Amino acid sequence: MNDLVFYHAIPSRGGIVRWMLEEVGEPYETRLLDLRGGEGRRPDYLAINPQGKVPAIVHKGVATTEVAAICLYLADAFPRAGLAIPVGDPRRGPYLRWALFNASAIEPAMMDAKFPRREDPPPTAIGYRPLDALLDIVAQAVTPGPYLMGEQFTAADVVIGSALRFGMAFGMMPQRADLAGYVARLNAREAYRRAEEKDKAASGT
Ligand SMILES: N[C@@H](CCC(=O)N[C@@H](CS)C(=O)NCC(=O)O)C(=O)O
Repeated sequence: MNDLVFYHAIPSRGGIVRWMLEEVGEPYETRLLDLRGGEGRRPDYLAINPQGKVPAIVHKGVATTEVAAICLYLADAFPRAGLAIPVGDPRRGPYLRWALFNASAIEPAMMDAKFPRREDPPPTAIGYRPLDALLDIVAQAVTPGPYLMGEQFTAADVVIGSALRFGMAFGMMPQRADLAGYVARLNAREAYRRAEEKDKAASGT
């Protein structure tokens, strides 16, 4: 058994971790779950992720869940890939900010826009701005780019790029000219293409 195991379902947020693993370039074993068939609820999987959701990884026997945590962990665990800003570098602060910005702001704002609440919460009570304001912030950060952290491509680009790609593909975000170049750059990465090919092959599509 490989000491790095990836629990995945196609299609799912697991695709983000697949891309990250391909950027890392270390061997890993993929275990596909049939979520519709209830495999996420099996006791052996609930022991890995008590939410019964994918993705998850198990590295050297220790489980990690949540896309942002997994991507940050992999970037630190395999520094040779150059996908992290290391501890001790002050740029690690903005790097962590971007790696967490989807889970803490973009995704909740996108879901609010897609599934509006019956009553608007007071804007200062929730920890993020509306989607358009967040996308303005991202667009500014990737201009001139080419990446969120400037010249260095990092795990934060895997997380934010995946959110933008998903949001735009499924009509949950506006198609913005000021983000199109950034998304196109990420889509052209070899590791991303490899991840797509592996998912296609694994799902038979
Ligand atoms: N916050 C989680 C979200 C994970 C998630 O919602 N995964 C979906 C697939 S995209 C899932 O497993 N859904 C099955 C279910 O809810 O039973 C993360 O960042 O990993």
